[in-house]
Amino acid sequence: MTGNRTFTMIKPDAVENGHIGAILEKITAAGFKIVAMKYTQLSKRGAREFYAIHKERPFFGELVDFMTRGPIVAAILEKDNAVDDFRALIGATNPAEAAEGTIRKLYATSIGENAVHGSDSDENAAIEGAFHFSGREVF
Ligand code: 3AN
Repeated sequence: MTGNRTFTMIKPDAVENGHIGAILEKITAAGFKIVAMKYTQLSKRGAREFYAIHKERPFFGELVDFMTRGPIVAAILEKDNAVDDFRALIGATNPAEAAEGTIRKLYATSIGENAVHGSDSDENAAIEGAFHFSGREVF
């Protein structure tokens, strides 16, 4: 059981492919309330900081290039058991392994360009939410 907030990004691939509306519909239909949301674009520096945990991974440069190549939608979502329930809604990191009906199964194209981000713990949800939002919206 996790807390009641998580953080998400609709990534550049899904924005480019026109899936913002469909993804937000899936999120709200699953019972998540949008607490804060913005349409924005990450700088290289911002993406390196956001994904610092992956900096030794072979795909880090590719990940930073991808996440900065176009606009994203960043949002804080609220629901009981938010982190775990949202991870279930988005599906596995690799869309080829994602369950039927999940957001990544429906809208992701590859393990690198996988349509959405979902925090993996309450602690990271708070850090990631604070990275994008300040003031009353934050955890
Ligand atoms: P998740 O987003 O499901 O938590 P992580 O934390 O393992 O997955 O990976 C973070 C992000 O890094 C993924 N959303 C994806 O964009 C990218 N990524 C992960 N694995 C790979 C890979 N093998 N090749 C390219 N990009 C990857």
